[in-house]
Amino acid sequence: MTDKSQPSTTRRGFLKAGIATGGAIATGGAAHAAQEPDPLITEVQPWAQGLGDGVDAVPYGLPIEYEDDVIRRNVEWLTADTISSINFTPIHALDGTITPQGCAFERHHSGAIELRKEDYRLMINGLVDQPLIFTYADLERFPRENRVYFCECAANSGMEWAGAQLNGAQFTHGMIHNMEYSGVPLRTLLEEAGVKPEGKWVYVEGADASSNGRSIPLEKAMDDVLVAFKANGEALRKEHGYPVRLVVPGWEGNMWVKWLRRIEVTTQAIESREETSKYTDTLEDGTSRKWTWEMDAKSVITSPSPQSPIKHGPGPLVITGLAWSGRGSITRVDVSTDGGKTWATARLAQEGQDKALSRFYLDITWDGSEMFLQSRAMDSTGYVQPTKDQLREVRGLNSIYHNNGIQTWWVNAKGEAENVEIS
Ligand SMILES: Nc1nc2c(c(=O)[nH]1)N[C@H]1C(S)=C(S)[C@@H](COP(=O)(O)O)O[C@H]1N2
Ligand SMILES: [Mo]
Repeated sequence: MTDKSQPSTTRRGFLKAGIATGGAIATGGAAHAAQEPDPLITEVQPWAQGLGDGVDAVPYGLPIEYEDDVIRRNVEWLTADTISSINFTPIHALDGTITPQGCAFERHHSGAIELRKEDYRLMINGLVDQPLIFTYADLERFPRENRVYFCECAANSGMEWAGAQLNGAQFTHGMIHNMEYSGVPLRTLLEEAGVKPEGKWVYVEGADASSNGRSIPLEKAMDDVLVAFKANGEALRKEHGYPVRLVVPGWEGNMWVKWLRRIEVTTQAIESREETSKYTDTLEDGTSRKWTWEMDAKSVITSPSPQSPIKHGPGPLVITGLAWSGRGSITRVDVSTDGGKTWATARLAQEGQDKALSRFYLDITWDGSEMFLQSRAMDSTGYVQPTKDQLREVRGLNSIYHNNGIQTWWVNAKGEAENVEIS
C-alpha cells in the first residue's frame, strides 16, 4: 500500500528533481518554463498546513470570496429607481452556457415580489370550456419537461443604437440568461381547460403590481411555451418569478411573465402597455412596427472585452463568446480580429441547441498588436447577424429594442479593450 498521507512530498521531490536536471521545456508560450524555483510549488503553503472547513460549514454555498466581482451590476443613470429597473448578467466572467440564477439579470416593472407556494394560484379563463384554478401542488402533478432556453430582454444592447456607449459586455449584452427549466407545457394546461374554437390568443399576467400583461398567439402557446417552476435544477429564485414563471422560447423576455397568475384565452390581442408603447420598434420614418416577438440571431465576444482584458503577452489567446437565435439553433459563428475585413470560423463548444445559448471559441496566436474584435452569428434559418449600419438602414436611430448588430471591441497592444464602432 502507498502512503496516502504524504503524496505531496513525493510530488514536490519529483518536481525539484526535474528542475535540478535542467528540465525546462519550451511550452509554446501558454505556461512558464520551470527554470526558477517557484515557491508555490517548492514550499509547503498555509492551506496545506491545517484543515479546511467541515461539510457543515456552508449548507447552501455562495461563490468563493475571490470571485466576488462576478456579480450582477446595474447602470444607475439608466432608470429613475431600482424598482422598475434592470441589472446585467456578468457574461464577461462566465464560461459555458448555463447562467447561474444568482447572477442572472433581473428586470422588474414593480419590484421582485415574495409569493409563497401555498398562496400561489394560476387561473385559466376566457374562451375555455371549463375555467380552472391550479395550485402549485396541482401543477406538480402534470407531466413535465426539461429544456434549456435563453431569455433576452428586447432592450438588450438598446443603449447602443446611437453609437458605442457602455464599456463592457455585461452592460451592452448582459440582459440575457440561459437556464434549464423544468415545467409543464402550457399546451397541457390549456387542453385541460379546453380552448374554444374562437380562442386565438392568450393574455398572460403576473401577480406583481405591474402584472406585465402580454398577448401571445395561441399557436405559440400550444407549441413550446412552458409553465416553469424550476431553473437549473432548483426552485426559481424570487427575482426570476418564484414559484412559477412562463418560459416563451426564443421570444422577447418581456413575454416571460414571472409570478404567473392568469391566462385568459381571447379572440384578439389585448394591446396592453407592454406590447404597444413599450417593446415596440420605431422605424426610420417614425412609424412603429407592430409586434417583434422573436429575438433574431446575435452574438458577442465575452473575452477579451473591456471588463476582461488580456492579461498576458503575445502567444496563445483564447477568444470566446456567446451566440443565440430565437428562430432556431446557432450553426456557425465567425470571428474577425481586423474589424470585419477577414473572418475565421470559430469552434462551437457544442452543437447549437434550439433557442439556447451557444458558446464559441477561437484559439489564436496573438502577435501583440491591436485588434478590432467582432463576432457574427448564423442560425439554422440561414440568417446572418447584421452590422449595426445594416440595422440602422431599416430601423433608423429612434429604436431602443431588438438591437442585434455586430459588436466591436478595440483591443490595444496592452490587451485593454474598449467598446467602439467602425463603419
Ligand atoms: N410579472 C412580471 N413578469 C415579467 C416582468 C415583470 O416586471 N413582471 N418583466 C419582464 C421583462 S421586461 C423581462 S426582460 C423578463 C426578465 O426576466 P428575469 O428578471 O428573470 O431576468 O421578465 C419579464 N417578466
Ligand atoms: Mo424586458
